[in-house]
Amino acid sequence: MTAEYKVHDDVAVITLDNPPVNGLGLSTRVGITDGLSQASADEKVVAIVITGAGRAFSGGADIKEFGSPKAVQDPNLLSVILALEKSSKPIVAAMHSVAMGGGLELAMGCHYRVCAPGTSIALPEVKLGLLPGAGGTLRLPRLLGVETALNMIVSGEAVKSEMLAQIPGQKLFDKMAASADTVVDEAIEFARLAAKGGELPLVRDLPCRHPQGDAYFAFARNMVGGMSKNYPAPLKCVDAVEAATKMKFDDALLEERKTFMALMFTPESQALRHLFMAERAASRIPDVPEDTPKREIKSVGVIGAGTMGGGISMNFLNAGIPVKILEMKQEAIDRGVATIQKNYDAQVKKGKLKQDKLDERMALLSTTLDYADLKDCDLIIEAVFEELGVKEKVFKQLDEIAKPGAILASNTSTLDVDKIAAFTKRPQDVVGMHFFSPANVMKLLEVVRGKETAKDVLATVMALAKKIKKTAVVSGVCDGFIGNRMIEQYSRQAGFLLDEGATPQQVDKAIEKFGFAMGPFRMGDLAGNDIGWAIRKRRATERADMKYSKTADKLCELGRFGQKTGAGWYDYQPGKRDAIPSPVVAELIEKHRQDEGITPRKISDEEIVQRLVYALVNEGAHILEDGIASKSGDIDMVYLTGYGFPIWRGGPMQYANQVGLYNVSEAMKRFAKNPRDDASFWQPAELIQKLVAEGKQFS
Ligand code: T1G
Repeated sequence: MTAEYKVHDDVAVITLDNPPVNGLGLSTRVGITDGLSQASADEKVVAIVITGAGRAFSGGADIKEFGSPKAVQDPNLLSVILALEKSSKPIVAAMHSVAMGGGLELAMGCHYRVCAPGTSIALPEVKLGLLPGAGGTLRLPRLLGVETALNMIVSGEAVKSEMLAQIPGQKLFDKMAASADTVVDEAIEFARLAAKGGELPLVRDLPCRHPQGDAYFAFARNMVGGMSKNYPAPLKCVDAVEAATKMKFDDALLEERKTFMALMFTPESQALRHLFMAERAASRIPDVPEDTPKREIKSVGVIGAGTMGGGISMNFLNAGIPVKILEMKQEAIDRGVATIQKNYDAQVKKGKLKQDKLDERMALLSTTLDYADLKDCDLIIEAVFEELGVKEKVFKQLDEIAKPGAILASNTSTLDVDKIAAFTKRPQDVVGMHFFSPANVMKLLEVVRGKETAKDVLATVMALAKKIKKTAVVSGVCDGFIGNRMIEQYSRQAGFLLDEGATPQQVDKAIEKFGFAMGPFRMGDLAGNDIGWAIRKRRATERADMKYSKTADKLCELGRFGQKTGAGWYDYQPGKRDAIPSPVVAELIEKHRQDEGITPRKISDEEIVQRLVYALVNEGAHILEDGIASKSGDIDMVYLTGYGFPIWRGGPMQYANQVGLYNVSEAMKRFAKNPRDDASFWQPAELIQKLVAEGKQFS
């Protein structure tokens, strides 16, 4: 069992001990009820304390158990809490560090709560597409008031215990302990005194009312509904708290449980739970042990003060790591530093950054025109022009000046990191760190592992990514790594759809309705259509077999690179970013169809979405087959954090699981029959065929 039972004189202490955060898995729940049985049977025991070992009181239900029979096997959390309430001996929760979700619900089922300052208090279930499922929507309002409780439940955000302790009339904490170190002893003392007292207080017996109930909940529903259109859980939270104020406790508790179980099976909750686990799993590299020693990164060199170099630098400055930027010309440095300053000034103006913090960060920034000045840097990242010859010059220079053990990283988005590593005599220290523009904003970082990249370099970069608040995903070396390799197929399909009869605005609208932040054509106009043009030109020699619609090249031949040239797939009014359907583009596409002898056909939004999304899925499956990504969750993380894939769908691979790989595979076979399409591409990947045959999913 993962709960320890120990009697301190006349007080029994039950200590949850289920690392890493005392998730209330079956064995922990059994440990609690066994402890309660022992304590109630022991005449010497006058009171009981429940606490958590290590870094948490409890992080809530064991998310790793969700979907398995264990999650609902008795004693389930509801029955554990009922056992607490039925105890004839006072039970005191000794809370510290983290008391979240079911962990907080467990504490609220106790008669009393003693809490250490600095404890993160939350009911974060809504972030998993759920609502508190063990009485949280009934007990928290009774202890903190309806409005405070509803805000916490709908936001899922953590609040520090000392903040909540200041709320007038709050009953969540009966006593604030001096510290996390003394909270158990103080709880034991509190329990001993409580044993001398009279009737034991039950949270369920407290009143739960709102003076303007109907008006308040109508207002809350209106506010929450506006912010949660793709997620059912937040509005269900409002319903549950309203029920707490209007229904008998046990009736409302039953309603809460029914809603909880229903939400558990929604695609949105499955997607959010997948995202929670995938985000944490991404930092684990199968053949790199978690305890691999990491190199210390005390200073960073960045080569290139352009958009990427400046954005990359800001990530490290934000984390308090000194950065030295190298450029070839002083005016390039001045321009780059001015852009960084402007970005920070904008954050100060919006109230997102304090002036003193800005000054601190800028003080960590230095610049140079001389490679020798980077000789003490622990990590040097180049963000120079995306051309192998330029990278070669840079890495040969770095090889000369960088200190032994310095990590040499390339921000390349498509070039071969093994070739780049081979420009040096230290390929084991070379790695790809592919940031996404704007680099100081986008969470995704593709860490590209060369065949010689040392394991401690990987471990160092993954830990550093966490420090600079990036979601790092390890990719092997291939053209486009994970994200751009997949977006290539997505873009090809977008072009074929134009050939066959769709318009740019129809394609964009269909995929934006599916949930993408921006469709492929609006995205092209934003990023610059010339980027794809250059890649297609490079690929024309390397991969002549890869066919594309010619519309994109024809568009670029007109100089219509997008917003930066005032026209792309769409027209733009000067100084505005609104994408206006373009008669010029409509004519270009029409003419192209005539040249190709294509009779346009009506294409459904469903076909558009399937061809775009399943293109990602099929290429993602090939990426898994090639070992470029180690797990499908990594591919989902790339698309959720770097390409605007809708969060509530969990990423392309998770979405394919929800549609059913059989259905996805059958659709691919249909697309393969389309003479305008690429039949060879639409052969379902071996991995998909295997999973379909075995009735399995992407794991
Ligand atoms: N269950 C199982 N494992 C958990 C967990 C949980 N609840 N919370 C965290 N972990 C693991 C996580 O996967 C990682 O493991 C390690 O702990 C460190 O996590 C009925 C049903 C607690 C604030 O939503 O917010 O209760 O991947 O990297 O930054 O109403 O984890 O390394 O092997 O995030 O210090 C509600 C979710 C559940 C809390 C710690 N509870 N967790 O943050 O570490 S639903 C939550 C967090 C529920 C009831 C319902 C954070 C944290 P690994 P970490 P951290």
